[in-house]
Amino acid sequence: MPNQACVRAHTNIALIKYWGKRDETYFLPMNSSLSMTLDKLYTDTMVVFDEAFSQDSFYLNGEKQGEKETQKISKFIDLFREEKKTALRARVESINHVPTAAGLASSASAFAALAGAANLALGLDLDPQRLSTFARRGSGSATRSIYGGFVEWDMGTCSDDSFAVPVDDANWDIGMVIVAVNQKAKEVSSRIGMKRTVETSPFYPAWVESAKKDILDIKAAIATKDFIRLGEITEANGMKMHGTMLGAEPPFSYWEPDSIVAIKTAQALRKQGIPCYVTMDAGPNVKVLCRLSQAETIKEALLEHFTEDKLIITKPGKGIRELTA
Ligand code: 2P0
Repeated sequence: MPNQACVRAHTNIALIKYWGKRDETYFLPMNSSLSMTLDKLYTDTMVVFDEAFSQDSFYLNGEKQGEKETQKISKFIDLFREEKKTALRARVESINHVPTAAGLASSASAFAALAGAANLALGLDLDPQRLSTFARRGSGSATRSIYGGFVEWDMGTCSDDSFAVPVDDANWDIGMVIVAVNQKAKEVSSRIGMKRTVETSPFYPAWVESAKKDILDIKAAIATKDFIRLGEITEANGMKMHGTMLGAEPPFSYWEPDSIVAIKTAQALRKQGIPCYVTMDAGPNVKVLCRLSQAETIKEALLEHFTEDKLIITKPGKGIRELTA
């Protein structure tokens, strides 16, 4: 039995957002979501199980992590230990490959890579769909990082069928320009933000209804490779999600002044005939969905307002895979 494995998982950006849980223990979402896996941003994680270890340990970018971070990882690995019926402790070493200053810490690639490595290291042989239900228990968005291209996280009816489904390899002139916007105030964590929104925002039920339609529409756009429609639905869905937060009590927003600068730049490009569409997550960064062949032109326009190190061009990425020495 192999007792160690190293797996790479890429992060993903939701085009139809996950915002709110119907079950906080099992990370079951209120609505299905759909994302694009990104080529440039990923996590490599090595997991070793060994009888010689008396406790789990966790190293991130070469630094030993404290008790709180390690406990989070331990709790997640417990899911795999239960499945394998083993008490073996693990050493986890993760390297986050995120371009400098991107400000895009990602639990999606982290938990997908850890899930993939734990699965292989324990010889569990979980198929990707089942594996995605495990990744989900670490972080909702990690469910989708198991696969590459466009991926749906089907909300399902219970823990066993709330999993990721590959939709399309996105290999049709699709790109994304990430605008890393400086953050001034400390953000509300996505976990707390979504909970507050579900519990207090009067806009929330409308969001859930609207997201149901958006996911059907975006899948139709993907099926016909209709980029304009894909972009329109993406931008509108993200705006609706951010709208729910303005209705929460107390209200909150992740937007910074520079987020608006990036949005206006994308809108101006659109008026000039370059199709590009924005989406934002639980932070001030703006992601511009575009034709990969036009990404450099879009970057040029953004360079009028942002420095080079804040702009990252990426294309769709692959699903998780084992790294062999
Ligand atoms: C998404 N976000 O679909 C949405 C859009 C942020 C905005 O998934 O509580 O870290 O670990 O399940 O996955 C960020 O939330 O939250 C997120 P948990 P997660 O990508």
